[in-house]
Amino acid sequence: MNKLNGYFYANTLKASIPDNEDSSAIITKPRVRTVFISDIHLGTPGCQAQALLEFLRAYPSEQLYLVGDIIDGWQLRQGWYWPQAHNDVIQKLLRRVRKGCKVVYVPGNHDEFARQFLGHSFGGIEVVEEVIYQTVDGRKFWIIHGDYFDGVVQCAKWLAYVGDNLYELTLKLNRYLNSLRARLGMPYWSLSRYLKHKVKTAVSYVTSFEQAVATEARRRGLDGVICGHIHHPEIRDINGITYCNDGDWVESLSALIEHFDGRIELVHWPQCQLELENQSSTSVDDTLVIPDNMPATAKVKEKDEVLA
Ligand SMILES: [Mn+2]
Repeated sequence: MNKLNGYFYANTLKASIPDNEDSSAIITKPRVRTVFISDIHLGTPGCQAQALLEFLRAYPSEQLYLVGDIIDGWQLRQGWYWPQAHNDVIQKLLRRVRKGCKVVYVPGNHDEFARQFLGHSFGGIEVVEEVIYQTVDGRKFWIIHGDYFDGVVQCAKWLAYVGDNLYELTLKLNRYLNSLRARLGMPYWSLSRYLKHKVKTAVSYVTSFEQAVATEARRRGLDGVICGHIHHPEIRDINGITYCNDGDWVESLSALIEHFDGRIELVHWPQCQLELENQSSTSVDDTLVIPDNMPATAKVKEKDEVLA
């Protein structure tokens, strides 16, 4: 039900907000309190910038946390790659600040160049190494990218570079596969994600990463942790600590949101978008009978009841 609620907000928005928000007089009302995204990897061909733009459009928020690996400095150094869609993401983030959204940037390992600017702000985007975040219901979460827990990254940087290149290769395969799937009318499917799940060592790596991060959050006396880095979206309880990973915009296309009642939810954009599209194609008649002067909340409620 909660999930459906989220879809509805997005659905209502999709119908009412034109793509070019700057030329529009409509004020984008936040639909959720906070959005957490990480591992966008702007500057790499694997980055799904278009999908991210669509997600951001569907989820205006009061606050936005960028939890690291936003721009991929490592890959950019090896070869410049910067299409228009990647510019659009930056523009969209800056526009969000101008509209009054609080945007906080916690750099990761791929954008470690930003770590020299801790305490400063870019166009209103605050750069911090880590931060404690309090939900509306008073829970305290530690926000970090997560790479400090990665033994490989910490101990031998050259090893991480090798791993990175192998990873890029898998992503390349994934792109070819998905453009083929798209032509056949099949939904997005992540090869690299599938492989990672299949490889036992990767799974045990994920588990030990999650445990290490949760243990540190507990040591600091916090209720939970919000991180990224391992491209493995998750919300789960680890010995009383709420471990949240917002995933990435290369493979899983996922984000975390905090609703106005303090609930934290994981959004898988491809599924969410698919349901949005299905709903808009089946609920055309419902939309037509709702009068224009009805408040937006009433519209949502009415649609909500239709679904329930
Ligand atoms: Mn990372």
